[in-house]
Amino acid sequence: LQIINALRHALENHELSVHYQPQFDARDGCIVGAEALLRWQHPALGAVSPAEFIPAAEESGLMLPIGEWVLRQAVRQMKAWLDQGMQPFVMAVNLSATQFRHPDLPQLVASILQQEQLAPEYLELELTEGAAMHDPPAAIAVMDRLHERGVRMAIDDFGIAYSSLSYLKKFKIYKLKIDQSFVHDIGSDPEDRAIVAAIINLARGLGLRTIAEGVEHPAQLEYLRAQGCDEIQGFYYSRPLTAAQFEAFVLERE
Ligand code: G
Ligand code: G
Ligand code: MN
Ligand code: NA
Repeated sequence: LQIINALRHALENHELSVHYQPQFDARDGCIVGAEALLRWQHPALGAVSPAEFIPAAEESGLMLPIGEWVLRQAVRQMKAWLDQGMQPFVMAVNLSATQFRHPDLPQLVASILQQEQLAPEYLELELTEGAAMHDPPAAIAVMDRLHERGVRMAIDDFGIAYSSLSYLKKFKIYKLKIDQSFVHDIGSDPEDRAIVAAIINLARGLGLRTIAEGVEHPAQLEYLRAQGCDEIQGFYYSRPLTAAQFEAFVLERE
């Protein structure tokens, strides 16, 4: 309850910010995306992880305004970067289960893109497997509406929920994000290696792209590359960065 009361004031008190973690082409190391990650710095509680406060936000009804704020912030940042002449890439934004379930979501996404003047191909929405599988027929309908508007969808944390594989071909998705838990021990655990290889092959067969998250070590990167994983995200390349740090990071690599 304390956290909900504090969260209620977080937006108006400017305690929330968005960090950006770059995503890389597995083959040439070019930046192909950025994931927007919400950060909350409370004056007394300090930094509170979204893993902690998002469940509270969902229960209290605060997730919709906060989620809308993140989406607008990320879209506005992407537009500013393109206007500055930064190399084009895709901005990935996490959607919570309540945001995804809200009937106005496709219209909200479309109006934010229009107001901020960002073309839809620069936006990707990440939805966890669990949220997508909660009500698959409803998920299919929402994905269809987002797809019609030219927005891409990725399934986040893929492999840890009840992945009913038959739905993968009905979902209008573009990418699977291989959950970090499989990537972590990829260098040593033969079962994790097998799972990761199977996900990459499954995605290839379905015409979907793959991104591995939580990549920290060269051995993980090598295995993912050898298996044909398309994209890499993780501390090996970069932690989540403030917008200013992200700009410096891009300049340094050019
Ligand atoms: O960035 P970090 O590792 O602290 O994120 C922890 C969790 O919070 C991750 O599961 C991440 O997907 C989630 N998360 C971060 N930012 C957002 C956001 O803007 N919206 C939603 N729904 N989840 C987010
Ligand atoms: O669930 P989701 O993919 O949205 O979560 C992304 C979270 O994973 C971010 O909060 C980010 O801080 C974290 N993350 C990103 N790269 C790494 C990594 O290489 N190692 C670890 N342990 N966490 C990471
Ligand atoms: Mn994510
Ligand atoms: Na994830």
